[in-house]
Amino acid sequence: MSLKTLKDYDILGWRGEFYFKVDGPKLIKARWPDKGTIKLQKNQEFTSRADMSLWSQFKTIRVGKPAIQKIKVILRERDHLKKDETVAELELEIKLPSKTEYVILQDEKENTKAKLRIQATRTRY
Ligand SMILES: [Ca+2]
Repeated sequence: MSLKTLKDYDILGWRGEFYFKVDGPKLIKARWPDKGTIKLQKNQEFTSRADMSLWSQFKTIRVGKPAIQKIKVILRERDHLKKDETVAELELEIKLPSKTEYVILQDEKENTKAKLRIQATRTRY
């Protein structure tokens, strides 16, 4: 995952404070990072380490049977003075298994953009 913003989200040049929410199946919700925010000033970019995941899930599927996992990814910006703002959200329908792909999550004005890597390959162990 990488996240870049072209906008100052707070007055007086304070940094934007971003975090992700993921709505998974059966009301399971995740937040990333678990605590804290990704602080970005205008034109800054954050790239996560490869071992950081917004969402992880194991799902057993029958060979030859198509399976889809729906999740919703939401990018929010925190504000101390008002309710956290939803910057962008995206509903994903991930085919299992599938090749690794990238999707873009961005706001309507394209000021803030997250590039998400979706890995839904088979797991053997
Ligand atoms: Ca803020």
